[in-house]
Amino acid sequence: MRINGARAVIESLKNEDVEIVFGYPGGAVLTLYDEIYKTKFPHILTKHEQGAVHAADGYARATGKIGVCIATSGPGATNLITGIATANIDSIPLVCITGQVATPFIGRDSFQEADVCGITSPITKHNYLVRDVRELSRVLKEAFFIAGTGRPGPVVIDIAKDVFAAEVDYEYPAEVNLRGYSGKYIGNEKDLDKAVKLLKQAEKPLVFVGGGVVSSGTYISFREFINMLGIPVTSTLMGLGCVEPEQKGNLGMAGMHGSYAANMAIMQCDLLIGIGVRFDDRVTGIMKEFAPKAKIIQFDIDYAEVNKNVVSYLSVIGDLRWSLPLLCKKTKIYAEKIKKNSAQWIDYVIKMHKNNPFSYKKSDNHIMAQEIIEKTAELTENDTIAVTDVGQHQMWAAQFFKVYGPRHFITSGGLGTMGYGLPAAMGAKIGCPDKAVVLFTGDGSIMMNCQEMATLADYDINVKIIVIHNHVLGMVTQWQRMFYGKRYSQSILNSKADIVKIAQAMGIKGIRIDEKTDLIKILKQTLAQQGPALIDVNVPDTEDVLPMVPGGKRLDQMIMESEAANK
Ligand SMILES: Cc1ncc(C[n+]2csc(CCOP(=O)(O)OP(=O)(O)O)c2C)c(N)n1
Repeated sequence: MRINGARAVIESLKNEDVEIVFGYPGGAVLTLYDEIYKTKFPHILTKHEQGAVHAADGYARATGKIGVCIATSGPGATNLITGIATANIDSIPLVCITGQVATPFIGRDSFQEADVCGITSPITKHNYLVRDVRELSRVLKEAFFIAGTGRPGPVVIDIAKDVFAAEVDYEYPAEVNLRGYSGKYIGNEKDLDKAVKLLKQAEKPLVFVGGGVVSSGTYISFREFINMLGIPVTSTLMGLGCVEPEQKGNLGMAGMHGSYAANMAIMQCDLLIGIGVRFDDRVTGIMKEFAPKAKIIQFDIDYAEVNKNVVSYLSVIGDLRWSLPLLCKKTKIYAEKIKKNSAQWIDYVIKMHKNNPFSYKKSDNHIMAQEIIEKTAELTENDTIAVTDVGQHQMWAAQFFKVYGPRHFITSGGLGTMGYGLPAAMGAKIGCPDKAVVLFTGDGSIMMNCQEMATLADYDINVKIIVIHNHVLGMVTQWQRMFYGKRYSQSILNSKADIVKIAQAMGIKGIRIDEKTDLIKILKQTLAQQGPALIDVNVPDTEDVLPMVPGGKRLDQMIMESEAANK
């Protein structure tokens, strides 16, 4: 088939079963957009390229498929950077197609030229600059393969403008042939046997689950393992949903704003089994004192994770799709013994968690942020996807929203990107039209990509936005209150911007809640309505997210009582 490069891109997307792309046109990608027009390829026009990449990311996290976005050269491509970095640090599979200036103009500071490969190389799994149309189909095939296999991640394909226009005999490769990358990681069974042996000996075992279990789709094996042994389990922010909320021994999230029992259990356990976790600084507290009594076993697909942050006693490197079922099989015969050895410990941590749940001080007059999240969880089905922005509301959502399954809690974990939530929620809803999608955001975060409310309206994308409006950059004020002598430098918003009116002006329903008595009624009504809507809820400005492990402290040095209460 003799076609131009732009059409070759579209045909390749079809070959990869891509259902939809998110993007924004411009000079370097005009030929591609012409083919999108001619082929009627499903496309969502966001209001900003950052919206497009976060939407592709939200789509990928919610569906498990590869998210695709398109941007033009120069400023279009650089507007993707925050989203690419967000996806990269959380191992989210994306293919980002950017236009580049025409090959004769590359390297000449041409109009709208930016060195996209140079800029994105530290924040992608791989990237390509395509200067020859004959490479296009191979590159696309490889890009999808690399993004979606092994440890997933974003891949950038930067395509010169003349490549889109050049003609080629198109054929899509049936296979990829990459030296040094097979995408398959079957590990060493002997390591697994050693892990089983350690488990058999342990008296205080603890499982620590992360986003790797979500992205590998192994939560069923994971749950089987937990159920079989009754081992207590704690999760990272990215691992929420891998364990059912009601699971006995589920201690919830660990780390800086993790539960008391999760953090204490990490400090006291004698065996810590990390599965698909990076042990980043938000979960470890001071690293050298993380799990000081434990032998750490690390299950991960990526060898680069071993001993990166904490030193592990044993690592089981390989795809969790290989290791977790095998772990279940091999531990089954010892299940009773393992349970018996750790019976006292299990009772102890369960009691500890029961006595120290996530909690907050209720108020007769004020609506509390945590209460909004709790009530929303009660009023929504278990299948609802919760998306968050970044800040206090994000941590409260992690603590108080009951997440019943993987891919049901979508948040920027590693990069902590404010402005992520709204476009990601949009992508999640497009990927999962049958599921309800609720966004929890702050009055700071929502303004960072608020333009995407207009996209929700234009395409009638049914996302419910709940703005937890505390009139401050809450997480910043919390740090300033605790560690900077209450000097609230540049963190008091009290903005004159009317978020409800912004929503209405952009074409979606908006309503404000000031009175406590209105909360349930309006939440219920809004959640039941069809179409996108925003609720702006007024909450106090001095609430702290607790517990909190201050930077440089051990996990058992959590602050439990509100500093604000002492003011
Ligand atoms: C793009 C970006 N800029 C700055 C920050 C630093 N930061 C983290 S939380 C936060 C405050 C968030 O405020 P808001 O969205 O109102 O949420 P709240 O903490 O009040 O719930 C800031 C500024 C960030 N995470 N991302």
